[in-house]
Amino acid sequence: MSRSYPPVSVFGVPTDIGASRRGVSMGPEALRVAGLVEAIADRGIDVRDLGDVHGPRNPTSPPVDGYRHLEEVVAWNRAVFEMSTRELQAGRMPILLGGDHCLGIGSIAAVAAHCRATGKKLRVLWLDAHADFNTREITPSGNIHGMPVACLCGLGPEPLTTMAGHVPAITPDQVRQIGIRSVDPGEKKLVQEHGLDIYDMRYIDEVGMRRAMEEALEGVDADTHLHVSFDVDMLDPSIAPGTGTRVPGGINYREAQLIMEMVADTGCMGSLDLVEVNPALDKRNATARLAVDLVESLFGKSTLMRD
Ligand code: 6HN
Ligand code: MN
Ligand code: MN
Ligand code: MN
Repeated sequence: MSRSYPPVSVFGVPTDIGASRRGVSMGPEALRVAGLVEAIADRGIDVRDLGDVHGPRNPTSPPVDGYRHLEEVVAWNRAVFEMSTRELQAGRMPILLGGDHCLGIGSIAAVAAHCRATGKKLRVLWLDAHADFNTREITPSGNIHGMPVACLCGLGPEPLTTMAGHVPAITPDQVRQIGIRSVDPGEKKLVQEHGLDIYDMRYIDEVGMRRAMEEALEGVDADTHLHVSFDVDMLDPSIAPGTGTRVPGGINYREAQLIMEMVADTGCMGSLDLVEVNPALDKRNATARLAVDLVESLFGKSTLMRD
């Protein structure tokens, strides 16, 4: 099986502005040190590292009206939106190195706007332990990294819901969530009301990852832009300790490889977020190294040499 990939643009977003635990601001460098760019280049892909985008410092202040650091979150996401838009328009695949998961707002808003302009269908694969569907009324923390999917679906503060230029940026039927095992009580009600397609750990245990992924990728075709938003806390903490909101009972190594290999088989991945790597909590960069290993599989490196 030989596949061709569009040229790739990697950029770092060194902030922990959407979380309450500090440290994911060091994620981009950890991923680079783990060899991310070289690993992609070794797949024969044209890859550029554009360096980091910039934004405000983390003031580590408490939530105001249900949101922590809203102004700063908006500034960082605007920078992400601009960078992602520019690379998409140049025909390149943006890879965002986070940073926390609030950055998915800017990144996916850019992809949604791009798909609207080019007439492509959009599918978002949300790989996470969490549904990230909180709002200011129901959030237990005020942390905006628990809210990006809701914001993209039109529930949230105006500067974050309008970023794509159309509201909502995406609809719940465009999203598939894999690996979910921690949903807050109010959030649970909201995801049910909005009909989010969630492949939680129980479902994966019962039917297996192969079937879960076949269902999540159903309908993805040559006209589809597949955006992969990979929060490393999807992985079991025993293999990925370097992240701030660890939840036991996560995706194991083989399941994670299968996810990535099945995404690679579609040939449709058009953009990627790699978020929530926290070097301050990691063991010798193991989580960043695992993320790089999985990215190789996303780009078609199969353990059984099918590539
Ligand atoms: N993430 N549901 C929790 C909250 O505070 O809203 C945790 C969110 C974690 C978000 O890991 O991207
Ligand atoms: Mn394009
Ligand atoms: Mn997340
Ligand atoms: Mn998470």
